[in-house]
Amino acid sequence: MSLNNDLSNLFATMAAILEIKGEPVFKAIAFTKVSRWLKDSTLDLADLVATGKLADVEGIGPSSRRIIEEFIRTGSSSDFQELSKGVPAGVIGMLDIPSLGPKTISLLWKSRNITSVDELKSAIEKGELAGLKGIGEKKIAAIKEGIELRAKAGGRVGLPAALAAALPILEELGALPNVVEAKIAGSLRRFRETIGDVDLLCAAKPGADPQSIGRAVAAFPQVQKVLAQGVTKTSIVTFDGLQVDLRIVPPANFGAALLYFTGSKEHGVRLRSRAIDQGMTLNEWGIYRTSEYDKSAKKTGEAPSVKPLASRTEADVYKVLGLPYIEPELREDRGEIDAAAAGKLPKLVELAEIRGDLHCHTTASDGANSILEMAQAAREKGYQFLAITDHSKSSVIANGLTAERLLAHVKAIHKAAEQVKGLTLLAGCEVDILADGHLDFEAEVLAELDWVVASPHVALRQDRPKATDRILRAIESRYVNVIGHPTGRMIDQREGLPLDFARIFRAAAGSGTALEINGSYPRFDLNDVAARSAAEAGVMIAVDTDAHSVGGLEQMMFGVEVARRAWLTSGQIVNCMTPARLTQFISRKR
Ligand code: DGT
Ligand code: CA
Ligand code: CA
Ligand code: ZN
Repeated sequence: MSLNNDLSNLFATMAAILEIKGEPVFKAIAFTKVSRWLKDSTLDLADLVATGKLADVEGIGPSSRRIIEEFIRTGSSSDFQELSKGVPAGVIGMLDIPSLGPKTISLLWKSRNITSVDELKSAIEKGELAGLKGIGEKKIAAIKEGIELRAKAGGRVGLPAALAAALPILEELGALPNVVEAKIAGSLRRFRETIGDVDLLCAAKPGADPQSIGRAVAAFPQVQKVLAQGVTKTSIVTFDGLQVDLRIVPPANFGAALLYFTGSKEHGVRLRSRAIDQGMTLNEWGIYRTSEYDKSAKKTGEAPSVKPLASRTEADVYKVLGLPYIEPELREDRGEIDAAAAGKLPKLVELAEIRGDLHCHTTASDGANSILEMAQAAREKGYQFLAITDHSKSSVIANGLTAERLLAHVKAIHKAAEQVKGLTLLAGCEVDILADGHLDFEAEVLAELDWVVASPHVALRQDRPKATDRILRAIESRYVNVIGHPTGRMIDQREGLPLDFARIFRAAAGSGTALEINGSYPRFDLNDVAARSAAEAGVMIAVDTDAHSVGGLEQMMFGVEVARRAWLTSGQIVNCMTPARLTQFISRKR
């Protein structure tokens, strides 16, 4: 997996270097194709090379094959070294900036001698890019934002990638003979949208040497580098560049340690001060009566000699503090401890309560599967409804549908609906909200649809009044059931529209228009904080995947996690309605 990724990146970079150097474009296109194939392929490359079958893969020519074989053998590529000769490393480094492509980089390098991100930053600050042909004010602003976002991202990894990397390691850890129990902790257990490092916790079999566990983990196949190895703590870096911290504790202290290392730090601080107020001491070993705890001499790294009031499970510890169990997704110091103390924690929505997906694409626009394939996959997931929502005409690069094609598509959806029993298949569309708030289709066309997602896709750098009016206008349409990815933000890539949420929430709640939590990373839009305020203002939330393939429907788990971090219950989510209730929801607005 990570080999495919590394090679995919290598080919993408080589394509970009060709473009930066101004070589004929067909060469770059060939490398880009190979890069995409490598990224999407689930084939075992090393195996393909070993068995000589790589030659059978269409689109991988002899020179690409040679590059792949050399990379697998040596971990590097002489073609890459040859190609990048004469191109300063800093120029290639500029490719990391979102919104900065090879053509612009080439221009900056050749006409202004800019050879690094730092030089680019200072050139923008000094206004030196003014008058450069092909780089207008808007483009400069976008580059500036890209540089800032890059700096802010600071090596954090997206939730889905971090989870995919952590789960196999967790499984191997749990299977070690000396491990009684193993769990993910830290921000990954709280399902934050980006992850700094992965924290794992395990309980060692009583009597077993904890260090033997750390040594075994350091030898896992995913490990690129061992950063630290102590008695109860091991830190490694995986081949994907992700840091993993492992702590090893006795089973009796597992709950207290899990509570401590799950965080957030701020949640922990609040809990400890609550403990102090009640004459207790809370740490990673357990919760203790302070008068007893202070008397016991404690060596660092060892369990205190005095018996804790609780330590085995997290729930035990919360109970001693007079609190019910608090779900990890809520542990962000956003009022959860007061709510828990008052018995007012929400019953968070669960994946099993989701009855359908209301935003997905098919081959009619830019999806990979047919209507029938998507519907059958939804049925197999146990869903009761699915809305097919392909793009509208203005989304040209996404092969958006003209009104004529859309109406034919609606017929095809209704026909497919007859073939999938037990699933309500809604004929929908993801209609572009144009820059001025007009929708991409006339009312007569929208009236033919069962479900309408209206989304902003372009002009995402508008100011607050313009952006807010634009979304408000879309909400006004009686045919619009949900605003898809309302801000258009992309985590670490694009800030999105600066909306006046208070006004939008009032209009959405009043009109019976849902707002989306788009569960496709890096969207996660609305985010947890905004979705929570929306629901508090009475807005119904749609949790959707925006799937572009059958596999994309699985992203629902991430949408649900954003919803849980937003404190949402099933009653606030459109996707948890029965099909009959959903029909009411739609007809009420019309
Ligand atoms: P991340 O890795 O930046 O995505 O965020 P976390 O929350 O995973 O933070 P991390 O990995 O530094 O530490 C994991 C947990 O360990 C954290 O959520 C709470 C606990 N922890 C770490 N350092 C401290 C600290 O200095 N004080 C307290 N109270 N807790 C800490
Ligand atoms: Ca962490
Ligand atoms: Ca950590
Ligand atoms: Zn969209």
